[in-house]
Order: sequence, then structure tokens, then C-alpha cells
Amino acid sequence: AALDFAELASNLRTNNQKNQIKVISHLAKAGGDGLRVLQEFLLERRSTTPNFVDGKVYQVLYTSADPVSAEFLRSTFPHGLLPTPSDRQIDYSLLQKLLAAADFQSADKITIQLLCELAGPAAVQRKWLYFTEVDTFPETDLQTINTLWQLYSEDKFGFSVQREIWLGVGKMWDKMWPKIGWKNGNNWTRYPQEFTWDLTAPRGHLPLSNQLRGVRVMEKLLSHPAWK
Ligand code: UYC
Repeated sequence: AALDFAELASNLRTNNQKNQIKVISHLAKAGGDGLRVLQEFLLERRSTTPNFVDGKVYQVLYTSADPVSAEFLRSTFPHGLLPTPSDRQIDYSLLQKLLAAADFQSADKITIQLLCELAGPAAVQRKWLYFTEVDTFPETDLQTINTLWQLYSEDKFGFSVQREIWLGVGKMWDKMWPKIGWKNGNNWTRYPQEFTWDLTAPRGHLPLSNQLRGVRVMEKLLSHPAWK
């Protein structure tokens, strides 16, 4: 049956985010006419603070092979959907591009690098963090990284999502790991091949924090004042 684009366009503007995500997938599969409806929607939303529905629409247009959509995004959002402020003059545009491309595995790697950049040149060389360095992270930068993850993951990924789960299990790591898919019974999930690099992952699965040197880095990240 032919798709009713007027009806889909109107459903896209309901306030039920779960439903909106479904409509977006329908429109994504409908080719050029569907993509035009999604462009129109993003254009209307341009002056508002983007949420994960906008992130989904942006991601669909960004990953489509449609040159009209590509040009639309370039001209309408030359700096990406989300402004990415930093108190340390760090450039988050690559992270935004990888997440918009739904390349969650590369985005995860870059996130670890960016956190090391935030900690300073010693951490960049070391390639991992001391937990004491996390205290020095500006709220602005952690919020930028976190908002990018949430925006392009239907609110599934990000430190603040992990924090919420962690508080929900009374800060008990043994309960946390299986919930976010980092441990199965007695077995740690192996990096990188056993992790799930798409939205079929459990809530809070990404970004990863290596537990090889203990939980303190993650504990500091999830207790940071950025999430208050
Ligand atoms: N790895 O198992 N991990 C690495 C995770 C552990 C290990 C990197 C996460 C358990 C070694 C990332 C989990 C463990 C390396 C993660 C996990 C272990 C490594 C790349 C589930 C053994 C090689 C970035 C909790 C039992 C590097 C980085 C090295 C790498 C993430 C082993 C992102 C979430 C306890 C040997 N693992 N890691 O940090 O440092 O190197 O030797 O967590």
C-alpha cells in the first residue's frame, strides 16, 4: 500500500517519543519523499534544544545516501545538530560526526581519547586515566560528551544513563555489570568483539570504561558534579 506521507508527517509531530522513533524509521525507508518530510521536521525544530528524536532524524539523514539530505544538513547545521562547548578548547566535532554516523565503536574509542585529553598530556601518552584526574574535568565538557551520546542513541547511552542505573542498584557494581551487559555470570564481556556496537545493546552499555585497573575511574565519572 502507498504510504500516507501527510499522516506520517502529522504523527511525527506527536509528543510520544517512542511513536516518533517508529515514524522516523518508516519515513527513512520510504526514499526521497520520506527524507523530505524528515528535513521539514528538523527545520521546524532548529531553534529548540535538540532531543533524541531530533538526533534520530539527523542520524537518518546523515547516514542516507541521499545527496539532497547531505546538502540540507551542511547548509542548515554547519556545526552539527548540537553546539559542543568546551572549557578546555577541545574540539568535539569528530565525536559528533561518529555518533551521527551511528559508528558507536569508533565513537567509544574517541571518547576515551577525549577524556585523556581533558586530563592532560600525561594521560594522553598513558592512554588511560587516573581516578584523581576525573575530579579536574569541567562540567561543561562532560556534559557535552554525555549529551552527544544521549542525543544520537535514543537516550540509551551516556554517563548520565549509567549513573541513573548505578544509583538504581544502590551503587553495587556486581549488580551494575550484568545490567549493562559488561559481565555475564562470572565472565567479563571481552573487548571489543563481545560488546554490542548498536542500539540493540542494553541501556547504559556505552561508553565503555575499562575495569582492568579497578572501578575508581568509573565511580568518579558517575559521581561527577556534572550530573547533579
Ligand atoms: N573491558 O572487560 N581490557 C580495554 C572493557 C576489564 C583488558 C579497552 C569493559 C576486565 C585488557 C576498553 C569490560 C578485564 C585490555 C575495555 C572489559 C579487562 C583491555 C581499550 C567489562 C579482564 C588491553 C581501552 C567490564 C578480566 C589493554 C583501554 C590494556 C582493553 C573495556 C582486560 C575500552 C567495559 C576486568 C587486558 N577494555 N578489562 O583502556 O590496558 O585500553 O592492557 O574490565
